[in-house]
Amino acid sequence: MMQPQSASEAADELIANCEQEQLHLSGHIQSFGVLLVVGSDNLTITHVSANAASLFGNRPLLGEALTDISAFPTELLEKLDGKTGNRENIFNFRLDEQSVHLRLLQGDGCYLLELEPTNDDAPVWSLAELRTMVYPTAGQQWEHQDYWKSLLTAIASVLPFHRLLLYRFDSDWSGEVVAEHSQDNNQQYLGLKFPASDIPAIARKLYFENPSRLISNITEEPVAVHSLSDEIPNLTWSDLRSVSPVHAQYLKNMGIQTSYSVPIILSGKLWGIVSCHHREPLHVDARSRYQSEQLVQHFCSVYAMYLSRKKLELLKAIDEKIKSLVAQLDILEDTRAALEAMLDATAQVCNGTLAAATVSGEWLTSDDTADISLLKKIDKVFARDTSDHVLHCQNIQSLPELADVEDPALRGVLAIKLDHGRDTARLYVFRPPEKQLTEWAGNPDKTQAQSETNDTLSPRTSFAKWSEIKGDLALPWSKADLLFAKKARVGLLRLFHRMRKLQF
Ligand code: BLA
Repeated sequence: MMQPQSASEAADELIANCEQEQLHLSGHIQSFGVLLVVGSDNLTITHVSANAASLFGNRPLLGEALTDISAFPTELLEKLDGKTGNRENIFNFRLDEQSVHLRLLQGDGCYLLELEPTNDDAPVWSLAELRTMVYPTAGQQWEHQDYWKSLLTAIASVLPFHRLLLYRFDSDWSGEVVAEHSQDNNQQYLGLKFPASDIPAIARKLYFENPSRLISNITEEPVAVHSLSDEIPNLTWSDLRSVSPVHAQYLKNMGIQTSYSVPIILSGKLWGIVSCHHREPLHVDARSRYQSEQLVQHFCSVYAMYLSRKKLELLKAIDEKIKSLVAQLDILEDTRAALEAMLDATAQVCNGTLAAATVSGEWLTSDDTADISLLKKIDKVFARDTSDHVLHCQNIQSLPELADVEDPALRGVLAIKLDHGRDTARLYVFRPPEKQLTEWAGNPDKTQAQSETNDTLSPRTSFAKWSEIKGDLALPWSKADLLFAKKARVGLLRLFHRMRKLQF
């Protein structure tokens, strides 16, 4: 799709470098648990975290067989079905005299075993009860905000974080805080935007491997993982994986020591995250994490249902509009009159200020004073783009061949392309530029500015509201605009089919 480039090339390069960090090969874990890695074929322990003595005393472990550890239920490993990434939790597992939360993970040719001490003070809550908090009771009408807020309220009732945020990704992976719950009722981030580089693709990808990410205490030293053969273990599926130093700095700059995030995955896509902050170190017990993951997953299915209902309503409304429009056009005698009526309707529904159409070289516009030679120049560029039947862009000047189009009436473009046998027609709706305010959590350019000194991307140091006003873009074309354009295209094609030939 035709989109303006958002960041400078130099910054893109630095972000690309940042994407190279091998998070899964850090060779270290966080100190809130113990890690053992065993080969899947012979169950020999190949890796052990340096803090293992806290649970296993001074036995060597490395090179031993897991079966030698008495009381270890190796048959549980079969539950993983040999499928990479599968996991099993065994809460309050008795390891000799101690009670631990045990997590079994199927790695690549190995098993990862993560053991965390249990916390007797961890809250015990009923998941069934919490689940009822994330959907409306009979007779209530909830909108997006109601769903978002209630999810945060439900999590806040069981996890004592000082701040909980619902962060929604945009199509370019920047994001916005769409709901906020804070213990002191001080909403610091609500409505603010964050650049895509704050959660790079490498970190986003891991949300599909791990159901949540706990960064328990950024001031604690990471614990090394010792290996039998110098091979660095693949910690992709590990919940204990150590923290990226650049992200630890980010959290420090934000004034928080503990961060906990749970992905919101809808229809297989990362829609957003629940992000929880605490100023002081706050350990979240493995069982509480599991339950909050379950709650968020439940929310995902409830919210996905709401979204599909909303989409159906929108489709129905658009269908009705198109149906009545096509019925009106049907009674018109000639293609020109039908097209003229369609132009007006599309411009009106999509909030365009100027509409134009070209049919086999001839032009029709909603404004007689429109510069046809300029429209032809624009048409040449869109006619060549075969990526879709409906194309859109917020700033025509971001397209290299149209960078010199100064006419403000033609800043945003929605193009509907009709191909009908050998005849072609294209319909355009234009919007002028409009002042648009984006409120960022800190100046996003500062993230890059610091990089000029040492060529690495560093997190910005201030997250205070920073307003950016852009005056050169048209308002973005909404999903409803694009759906209408797609449906209008189908309606027009049918009409043309009935009239047999595209001609005036
Ligand atoms: C990871 N960045 C993350 C994570 C979040 C954010 C939620 C996942 C880990 C976690 O839960 O803490 C960002 N947190 C946010 C945002 C909000 C929030 C946007 O609460 C908004 C409300 N970060 C940078 C730069 C780089 C970077 C410049 O600012 C790259 C050079 C990297 N972010 C980065 C990395 C990770 C990360 C590498 C993975 C950290 C890890 O898992 O160890």
